[in-house]
Amino acid sequence: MRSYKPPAPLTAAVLSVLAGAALLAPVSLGAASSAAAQAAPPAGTGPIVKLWSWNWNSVARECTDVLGPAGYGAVQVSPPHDSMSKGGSVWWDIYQPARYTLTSKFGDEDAFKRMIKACHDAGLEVHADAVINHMTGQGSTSYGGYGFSKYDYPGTYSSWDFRNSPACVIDDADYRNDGWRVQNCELSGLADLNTGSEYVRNQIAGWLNRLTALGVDGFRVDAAKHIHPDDLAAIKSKLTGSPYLHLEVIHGDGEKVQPGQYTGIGDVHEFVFGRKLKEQFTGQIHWLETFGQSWGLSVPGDKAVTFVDNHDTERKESWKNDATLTYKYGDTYKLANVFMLAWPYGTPRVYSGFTWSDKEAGPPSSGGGFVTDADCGSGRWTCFHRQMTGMVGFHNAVAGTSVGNWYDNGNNVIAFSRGNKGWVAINNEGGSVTRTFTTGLPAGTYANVAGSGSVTVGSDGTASVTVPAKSAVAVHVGGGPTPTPTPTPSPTVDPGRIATSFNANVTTSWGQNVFVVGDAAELGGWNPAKAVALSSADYPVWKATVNLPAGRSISYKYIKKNPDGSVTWESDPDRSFTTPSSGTATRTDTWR
Ligand code: LM2
Ligand code: CA
Repeated sequence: MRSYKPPAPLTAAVLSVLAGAALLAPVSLGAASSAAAQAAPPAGTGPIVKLWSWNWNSVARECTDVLGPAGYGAVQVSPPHDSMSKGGSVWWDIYQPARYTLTSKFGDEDAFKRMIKACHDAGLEVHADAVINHMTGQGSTSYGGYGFSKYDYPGTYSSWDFRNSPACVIDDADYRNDGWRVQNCELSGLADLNTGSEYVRNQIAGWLNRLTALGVDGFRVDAAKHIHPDDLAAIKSKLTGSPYLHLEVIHGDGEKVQPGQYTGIGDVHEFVFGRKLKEQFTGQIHWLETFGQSWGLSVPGDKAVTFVDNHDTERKESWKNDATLTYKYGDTYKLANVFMLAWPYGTPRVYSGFTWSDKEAGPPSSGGGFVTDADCGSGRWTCFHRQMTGMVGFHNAVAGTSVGNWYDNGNNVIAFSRGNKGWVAINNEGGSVTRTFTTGLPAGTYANVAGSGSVTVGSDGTASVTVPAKSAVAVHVGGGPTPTPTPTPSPTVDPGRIATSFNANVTTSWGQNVFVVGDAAELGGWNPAKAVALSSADYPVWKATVNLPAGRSISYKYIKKNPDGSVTWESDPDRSFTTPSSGTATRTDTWR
């Protein structure tokens, strides 16, 4: 379990989140206060989101605009060290450290510091990927323009700091036969650090302590299984503060090195979790009623970081038992993530990377391979974490409760409640299902945070609910119907003015509202403070009608106002059209 850390200092931004959520919560619900309480959980309580291969600027923006308002507890970022450079052609060069400086393809030290500040201000911890088992296996220049060769990293390591006399390379049979080789030979030919040496331990701890000094709160330890637990414990003992550690120890049946050997050092990545969810969600999810450690999971829930997939498993579907669902599975993937965030086991980690067809391909980058800003409208990034914002709120709202009111149809529809705080139904079938469910919730109307629409629970705790094919319905106390801002009053007909209806299909998370802003004075003259509020009555289509001058060319964009008062703009270019000389106009748009 993630240890509780002192929450990020309660800044003005955090305070305004609380105030904003309280103002927006519908008065009819009676549960508004818990919505407010949940808007800014203390750092360390919410799920982890792994924004893999995102550059520092983009992570910073996402913390402010999306992750903080949603209630994510921590963001795991890519390795920040200076790595071997393949110039943007592949993603994996970042797992070959060249030296311990913040000159990576994701940005420089200043950008890294700005990211930490933005994420802390938004209430999140920052976890860095720590690649400490090895250095490079190939190459001679880094992203920071540093020259090196395998076993020789001037200023950091020399030949005698490696296990290379002679070097051996781990082969597949070693995992079951020879734990010594797993930890002392080279993983994929990567120069294996002699983590038994005091000098090497000090170098590694020095690097991690520099990151901690910059504000990093935790580390994902890459290839932890390839570092002897005694060596890892010795490195841990040299760390300043008490960073949260989660260790990549891939579980394989019958292997010499087992996850349980590491739970005394940190939490462990639960690789069996994602394999089992793939089996169930491509099979019969009713079996999940008993899902837990007895299913062969490798560590207990309070020691596990769980995930549907990660950057390795999404590329190795049929490789060494690591078959998992990936974003390419569409709704099935989404439902498995809904289950992960709803089911009480481990600390869930939502994975969000970039889209790919060549499994070697690197993320979108500029000339030298430096990663360009993540743009969720471009189709190049999955931005899957944005689809889970409502479920993050669910996860936080039901913390500490247990599963009850289990329902399944003997096939691929399940439902359960979490105490009297939340209830979820998952339909993994091709047709919709309508029935009366026992939710265990207090009477009221709740927004479906896993999709759209709402659920009305009667005084007996039951609700008649339709769960559409391949989708989920999740409701929780504190999650009211999507808040409706007071819409701008409908304009009356005005000669020379064109009543223009804006219809924007926009998915929002709890507390966000949508506005239209543009160059016309009636659209606020591009000033977000003067933008026109859209009504969510027909969510996900947000609507408003505005009187605009006739026969004029108009530029505009939609914006989201977040609970903390920040603004999220649509991506470029501006939208434009020309109003007719008479009659009315309609704009039908989808957020981009
Ligand atoms: C990890 N966890 O333990 C990372 O999650 C995983 O992504 C890393 O492998 C691995 N350990 C090492 O940190 C990736 C990638 C490999 C790639 C390595 C190093 O999956 O394919 O290996 O990063 O960049 C590449 C070549 C490989 C070559 C090696 C050394 O693909 O053919 O081996 O570099 O030159 C001769
Ligand atoms: Ca090793």
